[in-house]
Order: sequence, then structure tokens, then C-alpha cells
Amino acid sequence: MYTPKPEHKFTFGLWTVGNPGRDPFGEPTRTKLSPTYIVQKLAELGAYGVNLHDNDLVPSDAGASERDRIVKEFKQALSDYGLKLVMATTNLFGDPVFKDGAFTSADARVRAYALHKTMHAMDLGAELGAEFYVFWGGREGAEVDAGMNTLDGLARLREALNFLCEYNRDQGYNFKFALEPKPNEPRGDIYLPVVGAMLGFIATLDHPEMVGLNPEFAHETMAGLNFVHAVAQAIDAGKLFHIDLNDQKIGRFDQDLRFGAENLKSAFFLVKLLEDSGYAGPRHFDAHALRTEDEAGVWEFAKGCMRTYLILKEKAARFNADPEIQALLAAYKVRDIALETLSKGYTRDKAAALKAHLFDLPALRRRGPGLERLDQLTVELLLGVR
Ligand code: GLT
Ligand code: MN
Ligand code: MN
Repeated sequence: MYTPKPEHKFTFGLWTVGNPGRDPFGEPTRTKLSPTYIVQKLAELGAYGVNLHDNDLVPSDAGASERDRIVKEFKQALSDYGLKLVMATTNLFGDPVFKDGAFTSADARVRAYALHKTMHAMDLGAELGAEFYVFWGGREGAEVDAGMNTLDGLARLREALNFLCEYNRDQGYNFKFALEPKPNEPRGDIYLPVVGAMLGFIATLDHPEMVGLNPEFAHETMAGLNFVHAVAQAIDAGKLFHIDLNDQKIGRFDQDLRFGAENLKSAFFLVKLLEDSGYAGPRHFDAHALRTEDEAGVWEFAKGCMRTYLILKEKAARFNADPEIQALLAAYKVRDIALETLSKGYTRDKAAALKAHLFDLPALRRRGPGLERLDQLTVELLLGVR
């Protein structure tokens, strides 16, 4: 029941299970795993697909023939093990050239190079069959505002995405673009820091229909925000294209913990939201094993992410089938057909009738909605005693 299968659409980035455990204070603790080995292992564990940055696969100094050899070998591994390349993205953060931004850099040469690198990376993603193209603006931000770059930066980001949407159309790639917000790290402040900000920005693009979101659990959580609410807003806007699942303690550096490792209740409501809303996209675990772990720990980490998701999915189904929980929910959602009819679909008559209506305010003030009981039952369900 908790065995991952490709139909569950679980994916991992090459950089996630391939993370060697480097941090700002210490050297790697694990040896590098080759992309083809990662493909083999993920397929064995029941994943659906794999994701990559251009340079996760092709080193930045590789020549054309070296690139073609690597890509051919990787394609072969995908077909041998039956794994899909689901999402591709560009590394616009590692090279020092991007230290003050890529698409939003104040330097026109850097901006042009960011477009050049992204178009080549889109070609790579298309060649490998990716459906989604992610834009995480890790370096698109600032530590100081003395450069007065924010307003210009937003205009430049818009220009770059408009350019790349046209490239996407012109080449017939049909990628779904997914923008990934993050409040900070590696920059002191990153532009468009949260889901809502990104949604507002997408509406200003030339092809808003081509562009959606790739929200990440850790990123809203770092800022102390409610990730489940952010995802709900993305779904409501029809913009949940892709999702990065992981975990995070509030107010810390970006920890990218195993899914469900920290905020189990939020993870539960997130899985319930994804499943109940009919989200059909990939479930990407953008996380990595603890730096303490060896390779065996890496695969335990990957199995744990998928298993926890499936356990929470089963808990969500139980929640939906639990008669007492459902009765409490029905009582919580008070119906009043006459008032509901008056409250939607404006007419002058309805407005006049509503204005004249007498409400039993003392009764409304007295009523408790029953959330304590409902939440306790949820906790008991999660703790396995229900
Ligand atoms: C990087 C970042 C992630 C992004 C990846 C895509 S790279 O690991 O922390 O949140 O999703 O560029
Ligand atoms: Mn991410
Ligand atoms: Mn992260």
C-alpha cells in the first residue's frame, strides 16, 4: 500500500539525491553519484522521473562532442530503466558571473548570457523530453538597495521571461514554465519572495497562460508563512504547475529536509489538498539527505519522502471517509439556502432584501463551530489511534 509506483508521479532532482553534503562551513561528506546511477536507483525505488539543471548533467566546460556523449548515455539510461525526464531548469546561481543576478543583473552582458545559457538548457531539456521548465531566481535579489535595482530588476525579469516564452513557442517545445519563489538565501532578499508575489507578476507577462508556479514547502515556511495556504492560492489561480516537497523548521536557513520530517500536520493538509483538488502534476522532492548520512542514508531519505507521502495520502482518504469527522465538517459549514441565494448573483432586489434582513446576531455570536473537536480527531487520526 505504501510502495511507490510510477503512477504516483514521484520525482527527484539529480541535485537532491546527488547532494554530496557540502555546506557553507564544511566539505562534502559523500562522494558524487553519477547521473546514470541515480536514474537506475530511482527507478528501482519506484520513482516516476528525474529532474535536472543543465550543469547537473553536462559540466559547464564540456565541449560539443563531450556534451553529446553524456546526453546520449543519459537518454539510454532513462530508456533502460523506464524513468522520465520530467523537469529541466538552468543553473543561474553557481557561476560567479551571476553573483549579482542573472535575468535581473544591472549588467546587460550578464543578462544576455543568462538568456544564452537558458536557451541552451531549454534545448537540452527538450531533447530529453521534459514537460516542465523551472525558473528559480536564486541570485535575483540584493543584499543592499543602494544599487536601486528592484524596479529595474522586475522589468528585466519580465523582459527575459517574455523573450523565453517566445523561444518556447518558436521552437515548438511547449514547456510549462514554473516560477519558484523564495524569500532569501542565497541573496539577502530575493525579488518576488512568495507565491502571492509571483502570481501578481505572472499576470503582467505577455503569455501568462504559459507560466505558472513551482512552490516549495521550505521556502514559505522559512518566512513563517503557511505553505498549505500558499498552494491553495496557486491552485485557485489555476497556476499550480509543479511542486517542490520537502520540510523545514520555521525561521531557519533553507534546510531541505525529508518530506514530513518536521511539520507533519502541515504535510498532511498539503497532501490532502493536492489529492482532493485533483492536482495531476509531478510530486517533486526537492530535498536532500542529512549531511551526516552515507549513501545508504541517501536512499533511506528518498524512500522516506515517498513513503510518508503515501501514508499521508491514505490518512487523507480516511479523513474523508470518517463519519464523525465528516459530520463535524458538515455542521461546521452551516447552510442557509435562502440567504445563500440572496448573497450571490447581484440584483437590486437581492441587495434590498439583504439590507432589510434581520439577523439573529446573539445566536451567531454564541455559536462555537466545533473546531477543537475536529482538530483533535485529525491529530488522533494522524497518531494512528483512529
Ligand atoms: C536549488 C534550490 C531549489 C530549486 C532548484 C531549482 S536548485 O537547490 O534550493 O529550491 O528548486 O533550480
Ligand atoms: Mn526548490
Ligand atoms: Mn529549498
